Amino acid sequence: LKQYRIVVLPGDGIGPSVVAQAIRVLELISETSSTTKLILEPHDFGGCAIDKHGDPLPPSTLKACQEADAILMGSVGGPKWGPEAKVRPEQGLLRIRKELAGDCQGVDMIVIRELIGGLYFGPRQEQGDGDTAYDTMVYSVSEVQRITRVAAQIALAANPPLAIHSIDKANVLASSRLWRKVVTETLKNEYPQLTVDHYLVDTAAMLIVSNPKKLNGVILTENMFGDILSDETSVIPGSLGLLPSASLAGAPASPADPSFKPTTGIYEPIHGSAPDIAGKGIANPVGTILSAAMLLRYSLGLEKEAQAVEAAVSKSLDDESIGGYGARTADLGGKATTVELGDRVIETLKQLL
Ligand code: NAD
Ligand code: IPM
Ligand code: K
Repeated sequence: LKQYRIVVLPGDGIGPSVVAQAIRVLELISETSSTTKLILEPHDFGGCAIDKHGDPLPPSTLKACQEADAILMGSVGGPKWGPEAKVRPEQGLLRIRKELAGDCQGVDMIVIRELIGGLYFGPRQEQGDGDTAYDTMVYSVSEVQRITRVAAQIALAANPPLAIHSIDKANVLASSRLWRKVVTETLKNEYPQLTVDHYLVDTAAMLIVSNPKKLNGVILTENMFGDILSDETSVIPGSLGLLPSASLAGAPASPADPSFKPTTGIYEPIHGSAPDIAGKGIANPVGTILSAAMLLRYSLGLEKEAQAVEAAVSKSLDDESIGGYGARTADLGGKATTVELGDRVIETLKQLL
């Protein structure tokens, strides 16, 4: 018999009444299953916890949540506790999300994607009357060396240097076997201080969603794998709208190697034109703002300013003065518009510069 502990946080307003119905469902499943037993444990959370304990997320509730297999939550908040009050239920909500972010906490990765080779640029053709078509994945030694050096410079710019994880499909593809050999040799000969390991792309795709910390550092990969994996990484912070990118013309400047000059580059968010939300004023501008921070860092060498922009973004996203949820756009469950989030970042940045 497998037992699961489920912490139940009914909360305020309609919370307890809707949660009660979900509890009935879980109890029925527990009673009917011959293999699974669910132990439901109610705890105080939100406005009712402020009334009883003076804290929307009392330590006992947090501890129970951390030890639970899952948490079922109703809703928190209400006119009795805000919006002017100093202690508000919504603060508990932000805190519990942060505390339980689990594997997302401490994930820190940068994807180095080869951008002008591989399947995107190899010979391709539609043949005959359209019953076959092919694309070709071609890589040369010099192309792999070039992108490996970019990854190495970025890894070296951090203190301590970042680990490099090279991603390929060397168990099947000839171009991947060349990739693996050249990455290994280039790093060994030119950057012996860096560590590298190799993952097959299917394994890497699985790790990004199951244990992303394992790939902390620099992910180095070819064009198409990089296209897919970089979008996949956006599920970790929660939205495609959050992530920045840089298409660099060369290896960026590194404090560890002053002989490298800043490189030119194209800076853009990783997302596309989002036709489904275009014109509504609700697109998340963070990916683009953070791209501007990368521009300051990699092309202009303005590291301090880049860090200030990044800090302003992260402070703005957590700023509770906007409805208790931070200045977040709809993709992150917030109510802020594109411009409101931009305004908040500017205000915060002014104080940091
Ligand atoms: P997309 O990235 O445009 O959108 C995917 C999903 O993410 C949509 O639901 C969208 O609403 C959401 N989303 C994207 N950016 C967001 C933001 N800033 N804030 C909130 N939500 C956001 O991908 P798609 O729909 O597959 O492609 C649409 C078009 O964009 C296609 O023509 C594609 O070729 C193009 N595209 C361009 C680039 C680029 O310019 N580099 C990159 C990817 C896609
Ligand atoms: C990206 C996009 C592009 C790519 C498309 C729009 C050609 O997905 O910027 O990552 O695949 O490179
Ligand atoms: K883009």
